[in-house]
Amino acid sequence: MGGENGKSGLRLWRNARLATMAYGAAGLGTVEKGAIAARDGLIVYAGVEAEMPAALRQDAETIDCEGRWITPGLIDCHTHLIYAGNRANEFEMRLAGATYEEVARAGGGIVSSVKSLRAASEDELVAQTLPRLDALIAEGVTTVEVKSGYGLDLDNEKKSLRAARRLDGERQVTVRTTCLAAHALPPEAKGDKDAFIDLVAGSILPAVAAEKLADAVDGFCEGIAFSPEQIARVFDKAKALDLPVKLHADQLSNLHGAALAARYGALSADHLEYTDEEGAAAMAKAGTVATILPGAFYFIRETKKPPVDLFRRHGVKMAVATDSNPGTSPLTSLLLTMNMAATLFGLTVDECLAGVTREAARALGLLDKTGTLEAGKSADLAIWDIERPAELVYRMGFNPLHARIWRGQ
Ligand code: DI6
Ligand code: FE
Repeated sequence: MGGENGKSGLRLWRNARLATMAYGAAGLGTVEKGAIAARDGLIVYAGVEAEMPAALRQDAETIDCEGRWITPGLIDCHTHLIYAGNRANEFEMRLAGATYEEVARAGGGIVSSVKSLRAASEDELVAQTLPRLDALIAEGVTTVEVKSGYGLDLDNEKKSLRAARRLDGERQVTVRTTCLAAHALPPEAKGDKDAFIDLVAGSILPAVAAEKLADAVDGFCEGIAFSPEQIARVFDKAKALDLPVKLHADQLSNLHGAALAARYGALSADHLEYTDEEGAAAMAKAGTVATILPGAFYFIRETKKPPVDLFRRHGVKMAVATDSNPGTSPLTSLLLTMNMAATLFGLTVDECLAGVTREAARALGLLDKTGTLEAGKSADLAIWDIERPAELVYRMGFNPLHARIWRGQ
């Protein structure tokens, strides 16, 4: 499907079935006998082929999709893709009956990833991350969010974000970076969480903002991490630096993280297993997206499910993401993630597909640029060898991607 653009600079994908995912359209915004035209990396037409302006046919490089389905390129809006080594040893210990505390005492947990990340160079981080990124890309991912959070000091948070920023130079993909310095307490903080939050707000965030290393700021609001008051201090600084916020909220207990995120107008609140109705209502009012992360739920054998019905009832938009990380979600398949969201949490096929396209774009503040097949958006497409979109959610461990287009190429 390669080749140069036509003389007009136009590329045309015809004889396709489209799941446009356009907001307000019924279901998937399906168009039978559809076509997409793109110029300069942007969609100029997406709709019924027979209704396409004739001018768009002239000199276009035309690709016959032979009836295949086209969806927006997939978006993984929550990953911790940058890390060094892995924690398969902890997985084995847990399978042998060790508790999380025993694993932590043996030097495991987030702190072990902090140690390996600090020992790795920026080049090594990029090299170790690329196979994970390639796995996502192979399934049609065209945009990915990447968090720091295993550095936990100024130099290593910056190193992580610089490595994340380099990924889009290595691959044809859009990368959004998030500073998650408030992820865990590093060993040198010796238990003083408030002093560490001083460091995050007083020096790490301002430096990261000055060097434009992050597109957003995240935190982990949890008993084992930081309190709502501590997260609020991080968010106050983020707001002062003009950076949007998002939050790991209510994953293991209900600290009212969802409501806190909403109060700050967060792009998203993520995990949300323990979120209550007040939290859901606050998110709806603020337009904060609920990012559902079934990989972590599955991997740590959580039993409390996120309140999907509350989100529906209050009109909270739901995104679906891998949470790819070495400790609780060593997952690099957004297709499998959709299956988990459907099977474990009861999301519908339409909700799953919207969750990895339109709503994931919304969760990144990119809805005006990508996430649906509409004129004016980036020509980020995934072309699939399937008979119906439900197959993308139904299969486990099978990749029907036929072609992936990023910014028209
Ligand atoms: N929630 C999680 O599940 C991960 N981070 C977070 O905030 C855990 C990350 C790890 O164990 O490495
Ligand atoms: Fe996470």
